[in-house]
Amino acid sequence: MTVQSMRTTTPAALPGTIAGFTCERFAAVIAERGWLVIDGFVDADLVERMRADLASAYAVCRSLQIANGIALDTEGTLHHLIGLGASFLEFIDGLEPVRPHFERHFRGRFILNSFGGNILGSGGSYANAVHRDIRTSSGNLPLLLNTLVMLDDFTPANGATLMMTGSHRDWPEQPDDAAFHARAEPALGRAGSMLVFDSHLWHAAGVNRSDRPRRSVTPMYCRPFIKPQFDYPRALGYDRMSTLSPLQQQVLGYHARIPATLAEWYRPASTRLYQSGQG
Ligand SMILES: O=C(O)CCC(=O)C(=O)O
Repeated sequence: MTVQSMRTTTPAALPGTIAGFTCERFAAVIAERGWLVIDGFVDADLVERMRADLASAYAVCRSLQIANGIALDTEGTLHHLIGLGASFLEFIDGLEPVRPHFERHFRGRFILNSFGGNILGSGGSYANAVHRDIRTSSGNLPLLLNTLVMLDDFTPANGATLMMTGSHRDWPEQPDDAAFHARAEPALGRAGSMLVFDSHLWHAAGVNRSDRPRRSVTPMYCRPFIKPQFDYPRALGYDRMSTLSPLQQQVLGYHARIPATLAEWYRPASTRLYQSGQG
């Protein structure tokens, strides 16, 4: 595995190192540039299964978008893929190599905030607008972290995500298009690469000028005390917890649930719905 735009001589075999990134290096690059690409994070077999699950999940999302009258701007977009394909749960279980990096970023544990997808065609979608995914700036306290897993090669021709490097540090207000494009760099990578970026960073999907869709999934992570966009434990079912790995339980938020009855609230520490250690 190699890393776009920053190389290090640290051997990948060191514990806590992913694709040549030590936790320290990862933190320094996110702090300075705001984004990085981890090449080859997902292997080809899982990428293939995620592509297949994305296609069937899109049929589910699209029929609801149309039925609920929001078809216009949402073409090619998918939301909350957990539960819509086994490969997405398997992806969550594969986060172990970046867990130390993300925990260092958050200064503690993290959970899934949302898990969307994008099948970017030439018609584009709302993701082409310059935006960032955190509405309230949290300053130096990291609350949200964006990722994007490339399910096709990301190239300048097929609309690689445009990243306004460093804008998480020095651009609190939305830039106009000229300012954005003056500094934007495409996040290029092979299928299976994972783009990671500070959620304060301004970005946009590029324009897909190729004749094929450019597919991705976009998991975002947050501190466990932040309200996620979707209640994944409730959606999957509380009784599914025992079938999930410890990492899946943590990331899906099974240890950061909200009691809804006093019987759920009054419990010994070991079975509390919001566990200690979640921040
Ligand atoms: O699809 C893309 O290139 C952009 C995705 C995006 O805007 C996001 O993950 O917030």
